[in-house]
Amino acid sequence: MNSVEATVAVLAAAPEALYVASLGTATSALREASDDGPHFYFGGAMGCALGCALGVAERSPERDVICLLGDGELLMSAGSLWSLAGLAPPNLLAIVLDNSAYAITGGQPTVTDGRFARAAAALDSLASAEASTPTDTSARVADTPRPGLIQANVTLDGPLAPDPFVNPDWVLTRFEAACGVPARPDSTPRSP
Ligand SMILES: Cc1ncc(C[n+]2csc(CCOP(=O)(O)OP(=O)(O)O)c2C)c(N)n1
Repeated sequence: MNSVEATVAVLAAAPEALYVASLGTATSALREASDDGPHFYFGGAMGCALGCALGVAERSPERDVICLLGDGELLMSAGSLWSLAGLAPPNLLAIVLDNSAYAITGGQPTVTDGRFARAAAALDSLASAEASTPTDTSARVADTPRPGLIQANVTLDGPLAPDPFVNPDWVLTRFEAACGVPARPDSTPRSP
């Protein structure tokens, strides 16, 4: 399963969720799979995506929130898994697109050896699952309790067509609207 196929499967199982995607493959795959839906794409700020998703989940308790993470991203911010378990938002699911590499900086191995699901399982109050096919990925998104983490094992592919470096104004304006935040007078959607 490649990262776009995994993300298509996630979207099929949770089409109404609010999505936050970390920099790199997670952002490109979500842009590709959702035809540039109004999601929170990180163009930079490595290590901040799960923390951001915790805030989104707190402010939108009635919405399902899904955070798509690279394995390098989650490795950099592994402490945020403890925050996810400790704060235990009942509406937040983290999904690691685990390609075992820092893909966009040249494919250096993260040497995490697929241990994210086991690390999550060791934390009380955090559900944990693993998926390696699109069918399994959709099923796990549907049946994994929140808060939880799914390790989606994906292939290491070449660069995806959608640029991972997005315009923050474009991201924020559309995501605030998706969250139901009233538009600010100065907010003008720009190009990605
Ligand atoms: C604090 C910080 N350190 C390093 C980088 C450089 N950097 C950008 S993307 C990336 C790799 C991200 O790895 P992963 O989350 O696994 O995503 P993938 O590259 O596989 O898409 C790195 C190291 C950065 N943007 N910020």
